[in-house]
Amino acid sequence: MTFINYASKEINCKVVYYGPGLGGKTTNLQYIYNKTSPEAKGKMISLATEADRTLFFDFLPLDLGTIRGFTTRFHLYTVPGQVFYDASRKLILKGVDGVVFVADSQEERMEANIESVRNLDENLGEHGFELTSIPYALQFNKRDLPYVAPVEEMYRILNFKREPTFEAVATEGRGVFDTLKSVAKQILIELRKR
Ligand SMILES: Nc1nc2c(ncn2[C@@H]2O[C@H](COP(=O)(O)OP(=O)(O)OP(=O)(O)O)[C@@H](O)[C@H]2O)c(=O)[nH]1
Ligand SMILES: [Mg+2]
Repeated sequence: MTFINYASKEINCKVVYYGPGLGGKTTNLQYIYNKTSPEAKGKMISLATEADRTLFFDFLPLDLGTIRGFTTRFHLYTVPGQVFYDASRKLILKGVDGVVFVADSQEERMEANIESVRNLDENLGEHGFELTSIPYALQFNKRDLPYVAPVEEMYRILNFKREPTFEAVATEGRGVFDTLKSVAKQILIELRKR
């Protein structure tokens, strides 16, 4: 849940990067971290296995400007994509304000993408959220690889509610900030309604 601190004039929002294993969630955060000025970011924390698979989560606090004198701070998290870490994924969704789904564009990963969207929908439900109403952006990552599914087909299969979608190559940063801005904007619009 968005946390507004009136004393320190801060708005804190939580964005979770979700998606199948090896889809590029951590790479999105790493790119954002590398391209953000030191004043605007906190320490990036990654709890990973030796093989660089996310074990619990990555965490990156980011200041994205001010609104009416309030600093808007976004806490970016990734979940571990590997199927058997479901308990961690559930836990990390606690208090979420917006979700970025990082889909792997490779044809062979389409089943894993579908399974992961379903899992997201289910796990959001357990926290009393709904994918239909939560700020949400869909990213088609790894567009640089051979054997990727056409974007139109991925949209048809994976879109949930005509959410904004972005083609990306997270390793090169393509689409990374557009995706983040989209979900951040949706969160701030929701905030304004309260
Ligand atoms: N070619 C290519 N490789 C990518 C891209 N994005 C990520 N990768 C690579 O894919 C691998 C997995 O990326 P991660 O960011 O660790 O994936 P993840 O979604 O965090 O995976 P889990 O933590 O296991 O859920 C790494 O070797 C990345 O360098 C991309 O757009 N193109
Ligand atoms: Mg990861």
